[in-house]
Amino acid sequence: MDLAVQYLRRKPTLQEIETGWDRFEKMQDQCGFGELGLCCRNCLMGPCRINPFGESPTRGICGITADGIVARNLCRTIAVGAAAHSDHGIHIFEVLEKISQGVKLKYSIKSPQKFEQLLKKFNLNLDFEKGLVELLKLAHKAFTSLEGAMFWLEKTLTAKRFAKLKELNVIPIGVDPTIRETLHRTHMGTDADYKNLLLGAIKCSLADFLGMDIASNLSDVLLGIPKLKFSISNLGVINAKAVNIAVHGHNPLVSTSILEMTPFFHEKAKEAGAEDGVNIVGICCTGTELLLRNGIPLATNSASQEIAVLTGALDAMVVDVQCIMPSLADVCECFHTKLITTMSIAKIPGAMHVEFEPETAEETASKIIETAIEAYKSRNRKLVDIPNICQETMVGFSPEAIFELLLKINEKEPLKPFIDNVVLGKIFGIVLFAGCNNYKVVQDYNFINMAKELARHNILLVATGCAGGAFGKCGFLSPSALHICGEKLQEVLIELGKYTGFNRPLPPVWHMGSCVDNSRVIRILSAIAETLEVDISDLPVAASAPELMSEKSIAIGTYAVSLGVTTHIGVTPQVLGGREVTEVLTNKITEILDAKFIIETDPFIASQKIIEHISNKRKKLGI
Ligand code: BF8
Ligand code: SF4
Repeated sequence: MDLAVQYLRRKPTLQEIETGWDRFEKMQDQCGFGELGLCCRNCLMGPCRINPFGESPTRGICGITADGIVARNLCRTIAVGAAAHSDHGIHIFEVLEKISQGVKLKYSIKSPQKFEQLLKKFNLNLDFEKGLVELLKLAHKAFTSLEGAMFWLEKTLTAKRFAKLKELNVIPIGVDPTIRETLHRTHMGTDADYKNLLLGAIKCSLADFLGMDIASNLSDVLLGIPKLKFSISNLGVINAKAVNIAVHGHNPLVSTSILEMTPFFHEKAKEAGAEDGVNIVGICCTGTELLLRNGIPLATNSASQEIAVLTGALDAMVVDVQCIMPSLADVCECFHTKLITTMSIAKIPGAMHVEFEPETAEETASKIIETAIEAYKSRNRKLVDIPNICQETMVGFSPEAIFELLLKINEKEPLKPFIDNVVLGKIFGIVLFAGCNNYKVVQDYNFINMAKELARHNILLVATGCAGGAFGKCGFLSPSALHICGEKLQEVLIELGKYTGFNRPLPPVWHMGSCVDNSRVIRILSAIAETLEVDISDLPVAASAPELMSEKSIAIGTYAVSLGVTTHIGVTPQVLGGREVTEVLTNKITEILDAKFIIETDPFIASQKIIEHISNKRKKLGI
């Protein structure tokens, strides 16, 4: 769907360079057993595969059923997603811990506002130093114990949802112990009851939520709360006259230090011939972190990460963790682009490794920028071809930025004007778009078509992660895209826009952050539900990951449902081989969670189903 990507992919001189789309074609047909989730290699008697048509073999060698295998695989997927998010959280935690211990670092607390907000939330009536120590103790307890997890979740979720989860006995026993327990229960010959495994999946997804809520909050304390601002998105943000460094991955620590060191290197870049100095652009969630906090332009989202290199004008691609395609090394090899890995747990053959440590962040960042300037000197100008495509992008819709805006309208009850518009049907509902790109879907096709369908029905859209990237690239994060909304929603966005100081309407899609920031959306929904004295599941809201790919996105989708948000997924998940499991996830789960999964690959039908779901919720609320 992205013209910039299409242009470079189809360019005759670049045809020899293999990308994800080529490898996807070579991979066809993909294994049917795997597609259905019916293979198991959890022990060395396997791999075992269950016949999907009900014929023999109907059980693994150990005797486990198809539903058991599918549920067990789902648990493992969620555990990996939760581990990825919580490890990210730990990286931020450790920096704050060092600050609290007085270790000299280049990082400092950028948002005293967020820090105080958290102290208040957790009833910590302490000065700065003691407050920081105690806040970190709470985070640590949530990572490691049931008591800590209970405390953090009870303060974060609606009372009704918390009680429901407690009754179901799915409150995580701490983030890390829950991941451990989940992996344990999926060991050969342990949990074989698919219902019990699914409860385990729910519990582990809540550990994911907890880890990510800690990560997102602590990142805000350390790096600042995103505020409303304008930037630009798509490959046109790469500047032929600058040394271009793309930052890619998820951990904002590395990229933020590069950004902070950049001003010291503009002169050096100019001396090397780059008249515009050093230009930082973002890819995927690391890009999103810098986009929302610092207004750094976003080059592209996940499926087209290799395509950014094809512009011939990236001098360095700096990566940290998650969603980084190992193939980048081969693509960079075709150009002068330096691929630089920075984390000890994420190395790529063919890449240069510059290890990141918080204590030496400045030196590391300097070394990386110098490497990029050196690489620039050998840039082949004949190979430079940057599609002149980029879109205005309004971002920074953190809960704080939204509340700040609403406070200007109603100082006493900030949520009231928003809720009134929902009641009046001017905002028919809210849909969160999350998740990735996936080569099984034409890139961004589901995002764009669903957004158009839903916005037309006056549904307010919020986005995170690569969904936000998709909407940035196609212009839906710009106030100029107001026309995709129904008239009533247009009115609301024009009215709200009057209070931003930008003298522009708000865009149809509100970009709320990277994937760990999905917890921001839950915080807002919880606040609305508490105000109305209902649960999140009573609200006219839904989530959609129409092009999901990663294990993290499965974990997020599962916690969204666990927290009462009915969630659409647009790529067939690897569970359909378990008929009972599928029936539970798409239907019966409603009995216990009052929310379910909608599996639908057609974006138009999916939109209809979401609209129907929202209409039903409105009817139940009597609005
Ligand atoms: O955490 S949306 S492809 S970049 S997993 Fe990855 Fe998916 Fe993008 Fe960010 Ni989220
Ligand atoms: Fe096969 Fe059971 Fe071993 Fe899985 S755990 S590989 S189903 S024997």
